[in-house]
Amino acid sequence: MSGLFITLEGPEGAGKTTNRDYLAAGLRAAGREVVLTREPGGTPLAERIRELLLAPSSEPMAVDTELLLVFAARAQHLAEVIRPALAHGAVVLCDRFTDASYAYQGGGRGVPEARIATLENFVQGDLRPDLTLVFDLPVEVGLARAAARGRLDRFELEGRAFFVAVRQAYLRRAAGDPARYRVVDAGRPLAEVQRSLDDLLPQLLAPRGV
Ligand code: Z5A
Repeated sequence: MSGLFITLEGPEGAGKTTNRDYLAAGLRAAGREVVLTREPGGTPLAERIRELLLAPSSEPMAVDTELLLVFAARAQHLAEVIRPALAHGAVVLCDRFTDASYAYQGGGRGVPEARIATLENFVQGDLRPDLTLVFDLPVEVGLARAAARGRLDRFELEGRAFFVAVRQAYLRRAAGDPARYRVVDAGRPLAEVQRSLDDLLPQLLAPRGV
């Protein structure tokens, strides 16, 4: 039996974690086994790589170092958590995955897509999410939510143009594969966002999932 791999994507403060937990509650209430995880991170080693990626530092991180670190963390996460859970038949709800590499390292930092695709194929083989929810909202709204949380991480210290490029990259990817992506308007009140997730649940619970 193979499980269902669902990723939640979008800019900072879009509500990925809040809505990941909400979806998990709905799936569990219907009797599905759900594994909640996140990237970068999801295992002790991958969480250590996350700390390296997010900590502001006086030594600028080279773009290729950043790219290789997110994929190194992903290799560990896939081996230890994602692949075993899917093999076991669970629904894996993952807060960010490789679309974030296309959005942040590709859109934000300007890494050519082909280079990211090479690493994606190397690290993941043919594994891709069954469904990717892109929580979309205006850059200013996301940045305000992140700022309200307090200390900013290394990515959140970037300028507005970076986040505009990140958002565009997400929307471009979603538009390129409507079968796999759903764009969720995350600028609405949370209750409305969650009603749209309720509408999605029957589809996720169907025998083949999405
Ligand atoms: N990164 C990368 O560069 N390359 C990669 O391949 C990967 C990641 C995988 C860490 O991600 C960083 O890693 C990320 C990209 C990079 N850059 N940054 N920064 P992260 O997921 O840990 O960071 P984040 O996106 O900043 O997480 P977040 O701020 O926690 O966002 P969120 O999970 O989308 O939001 P939330 O925690 O659910 O909600 C934030 C607040 O907004 C909270 O108070 C909620 O109650 C509130 N909220 C949520 N929805 C609403 C609505 N609809 N209305 C009002 N308020 C709301």
